[in-house]
Amino acid sequence: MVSNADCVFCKILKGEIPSFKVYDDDHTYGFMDINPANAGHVLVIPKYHAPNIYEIPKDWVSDCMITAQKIAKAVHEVTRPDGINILQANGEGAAQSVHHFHIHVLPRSNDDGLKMNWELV
Ligand code: DGP
Repeated sequence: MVSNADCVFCKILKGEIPSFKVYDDDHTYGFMDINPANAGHVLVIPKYHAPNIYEIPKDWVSDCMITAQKIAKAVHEVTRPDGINILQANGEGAAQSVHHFHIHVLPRSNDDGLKMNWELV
């Protein structure tokens, strides 16, 4: 695994910080977000430290998106949310707070009050 000693998600991968695991394979790891925007908010990370989408090799992006799809399909089947957002932030202006590439799998309900509809105002 390509790792960064100062990265909180690398520490989760190494078991140095506890996490609630929902998925694990050779290349990716899925776990519950510590600060969920909504019930069932999951993060998918690669077992490779790259800070953002600009610097991560493409195969790792594929692996993470395939895992995000598996999790989204499972959530859709089991909990039947009104929708699911797949989100991925890069840089301060996009509100990225952890600089280890990650994908949010965010179940939505029609009345959850979250503002993520990309409408211009
Ligand atoms: P972003 O803002 O896109 O960089 O999302 C980072 C997410 O990571 C944020 O929703 C909170 C979550 N997070 C930060 N530290 C931890 C942690 O130690 N454990 C878990 N489970 N999630 C964390």
